[in-house]
Amino acid sequence: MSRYLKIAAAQLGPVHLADDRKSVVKRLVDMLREADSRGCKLVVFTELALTTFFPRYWMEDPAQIDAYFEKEMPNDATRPLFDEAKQLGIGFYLGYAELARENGESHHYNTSILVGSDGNIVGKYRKVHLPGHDDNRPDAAYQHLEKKYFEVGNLGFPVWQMYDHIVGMCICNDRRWPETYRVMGLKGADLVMLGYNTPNSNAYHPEPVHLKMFHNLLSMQAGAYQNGTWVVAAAKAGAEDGYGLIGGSCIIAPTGEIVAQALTEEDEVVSYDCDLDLGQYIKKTIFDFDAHRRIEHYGLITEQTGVIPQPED
Ligand code: CDT
Repeated sequence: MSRYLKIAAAQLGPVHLADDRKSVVKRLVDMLREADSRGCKLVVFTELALTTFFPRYWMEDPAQIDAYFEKEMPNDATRPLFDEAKQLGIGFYLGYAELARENGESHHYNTSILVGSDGNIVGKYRKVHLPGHDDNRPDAAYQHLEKKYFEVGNLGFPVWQMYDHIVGMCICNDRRWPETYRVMGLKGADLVMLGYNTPNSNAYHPEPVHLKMFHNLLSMQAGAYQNGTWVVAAAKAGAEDGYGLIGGSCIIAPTGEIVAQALTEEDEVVSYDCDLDLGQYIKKTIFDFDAHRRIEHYGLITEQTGVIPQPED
């Protein structure tokens, strides 16, 4: 059986420090309308979509840091996006910095939400794999301070039923880790949505520039194929106040093939009519988990974090 859902990845061009949320949300609404005009029912926006990628900057003043976070969702700035989505009857994924109150305490997360076509929040994910560092490295070309500004997500990798399909979310660096896709794959994911902000140069070790895009696509294509799932990935692209981001938003089929990809480093909608049943044959053959996985040999994956050399005698 084939079950089609037209999905868009809404790439966001640069968001500069001087850009306010209102202007960014207007750009997101414009892309939502463009996706709707193509018949899309689901739009994936990027990670930390409402601001510049602020973890590149060292900040110490808690008020200055919290200014990048949303205390509630929707809020005054984002309500136009929710209203437009409801009006059009289109769902969306949105990444943002979340300032949550839990057990009377404030917590900071790098978060994405899934909003249904009725404008209501269906689910929430909080980024698990936080890259970078938490110490000040003023001599670096740029910093990557996610470990300073965010706590590790505490929601695991949930999936939800949406449009009769099983869908999941992750955020940026999560896409490089096979465990991310496998946990959702084990929950039957037909679709994994993600947003990313990936610098186009490496601040900490020299690496040929072309590897930035190669590793981006390699990780997502492998994750899609090895779990028989669609991956829809929306990037931030272009130079934010001079700091370049790779872009390359794309839609990847469960075969691992890229079926649509952004051409620019600007706001750009890429879309594809996805047969969300396409992964079924992969799930029932080469990656039939029930028939072929050998969990008795995988214990180290959850027992051990780092490498401990264990050569046989
Ligand atoms: N936002 C994010 O997670 N970016 C990382 C950059 C890693 S370089 C420290 C990524 O995996 O693309």
